[in-house]
Amino acid sequence: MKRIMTIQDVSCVGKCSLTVALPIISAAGVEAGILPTAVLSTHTQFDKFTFCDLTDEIEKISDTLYELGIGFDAIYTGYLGSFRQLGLVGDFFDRFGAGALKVVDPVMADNGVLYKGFTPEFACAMARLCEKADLIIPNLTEASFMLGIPYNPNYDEEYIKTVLKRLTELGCPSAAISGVCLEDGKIGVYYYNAPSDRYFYYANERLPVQFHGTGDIFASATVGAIMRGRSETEALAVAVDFTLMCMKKTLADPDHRTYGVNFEEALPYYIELLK
Ligand code: PXL
Repeated sequence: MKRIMTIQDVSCVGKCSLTVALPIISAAGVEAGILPTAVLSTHTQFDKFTFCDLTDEIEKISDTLYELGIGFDAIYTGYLGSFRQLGLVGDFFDRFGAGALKVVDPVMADNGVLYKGFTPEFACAMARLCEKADLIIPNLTEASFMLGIPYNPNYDEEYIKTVLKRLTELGCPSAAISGVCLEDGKIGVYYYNAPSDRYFYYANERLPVQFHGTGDIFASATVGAIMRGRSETEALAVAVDFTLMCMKKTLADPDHRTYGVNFEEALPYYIELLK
């Protein structure tokens, strides 16, 4: 069984980061090691939340796992809350990264705006972590902040391809932009692999709603599928279909939460996609 390490926060309630990555990657049939970077009562989109920083634990955990000779088939990072954490995660990549797929989801923004607590300088530092990754999965807002270019919601296909190429110039061979809408009624992913100079696009139905946490679901489903032997492009297509199913399950539930999607009810579909 493959083993991955995912590095992001625990938001006790809110269906994001580790509370999403752990069940999805486990459902893929992949062992999910977790390195929690912080414990929050909820994610930061709620009106109030607690935040317990665990940065001081990262190095200790890393040292101990290393001394035990534990290795990983993939390292996947999500929401990271400070410059120091970015540095420590870079060190973790250096230490455990040889032979592991390194995936960075540079969680920090959406719809043209940075999440609470993030700055353009942080986006530049996140771009430097992307240098060490094999695959990065930003949305267009995150990509724009990392490249220091204005967010352009009126993009066309050529624009997305240019942004993707510039993302790989950060130093990672592959980049995917999630949440890309190029056709009426469709939303999906656009991907570029620099060494082969190949692009890939896959989209499915676009529902007239937006939910928090879908980016984390998308990235987790991608990592799980790659670990189950899918190519990067096949895995991204699985993640598009699974994310859509999560949103459909949410809409079908009259009691659905406002803060996250019903990924739990879509897990059997994800498992089916991976058969
Ligand atoms: O879903 C991304 C995410 C993860 N973790 C925390 C967040 C957010 C988005 O706001 O606040 C703590």
